[in-house]
Amino acid sequence: MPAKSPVLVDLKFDPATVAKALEAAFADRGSINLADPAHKGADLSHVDYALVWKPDADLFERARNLKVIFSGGAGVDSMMSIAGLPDIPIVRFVDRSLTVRMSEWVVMQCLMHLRDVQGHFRSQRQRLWAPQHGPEAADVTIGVMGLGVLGCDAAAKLKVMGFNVIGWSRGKKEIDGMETFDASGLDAFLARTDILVGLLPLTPETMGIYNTSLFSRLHRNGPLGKPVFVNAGRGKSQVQADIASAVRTGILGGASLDVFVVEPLSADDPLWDLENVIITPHDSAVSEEKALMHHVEEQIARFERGEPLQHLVDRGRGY
Ligand code: NDP
Ligand code: OXD
Repeated sequence: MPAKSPVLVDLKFDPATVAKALEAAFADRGSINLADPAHKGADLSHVDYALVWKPDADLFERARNLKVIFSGGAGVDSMMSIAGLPDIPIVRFVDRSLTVRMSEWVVMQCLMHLRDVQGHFRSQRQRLWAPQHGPEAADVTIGVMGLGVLGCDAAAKLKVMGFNVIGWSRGKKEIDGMETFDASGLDAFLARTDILVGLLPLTPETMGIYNTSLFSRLHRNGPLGKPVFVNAGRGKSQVQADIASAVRTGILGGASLDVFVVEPLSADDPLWDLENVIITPHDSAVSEEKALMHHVEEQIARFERGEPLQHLVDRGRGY
């Protein structure tokens, strides 16, 4: 039997954690971890599979006989823009733990805005006893943009908390107990939305979609007073200057942002100082390395048994 192809690994994650996870992964075929200087300049033409996150620009020239590419994350935008990306299947990372963590983050952010946690923190620092009597979740409509793996799970969990949840996606989705809108229903969707949750992939169509014009079409004078924007999709889908000015001018009452146009967010960015803007450093749902390797092992096994790969990227749509 011919030797099995090793898995090429080019993950710009924490190198020690990746190395540790690789010790227990791909036992039957081995791996080539490009973070290991021993592989600098190595011949990669014999490799069938690559597991990548923000891969080197010349990776696909070096590994020119790949059969499948595995993304180290759910989003694939960083790889789609690489010139010379081969026309072979690309598999996204879809994983229970990643999905659950994202929903935790989304629910937490929505509850923080519902219960004005920032306001309570301010009162606490001033030793002020200032009870608030805000709306309950059922009074608030959350509009989820992107009803994929992450958007659907987050929506379901927001509903468990009692929020009224509506959703928007490219194609119309039928989801039990939830009103949904397709791309053509954007205005109607926005007009109902008190808290907008962004879980869209970054594509040419979604670049800069969260801007002043969109924020101005959200539901005004709702139970929170002003609408709130929550984004964990991709930073380049948001116009950051528009978020800052929308919060300053009251078009938005607040925002929670996990992703940014340039990461890390620069220390002098005005968003850091804005009241009611919550910033997290793109850690709402990190890929867990062991789960990632396990997912790649499963997909390679399917591929080699002649079964269809799962979670494939649609190259035309870009996600
Ligand atoms: P999916 O591919 O499962 O879902 C994407 C959703 O977005 C689909 O509902 C799709 O519509 C919709 N969509 C895409 N383009 C458009 C468009 N132009 N107009 C309207 N709807 C559109 O992705 P996931 O749910 O798995 O992940 C979403 C994104 O979350 C990732 O691409 C990534 O960028 C981000 N992410 C961020 C993380 C973080 O730590 N901050 C962690 C993981 C992911 P349709 O259903 O009709 O195809
Ligand atoms: C992802 C991410 O896409 O972590 O998985 O951003």
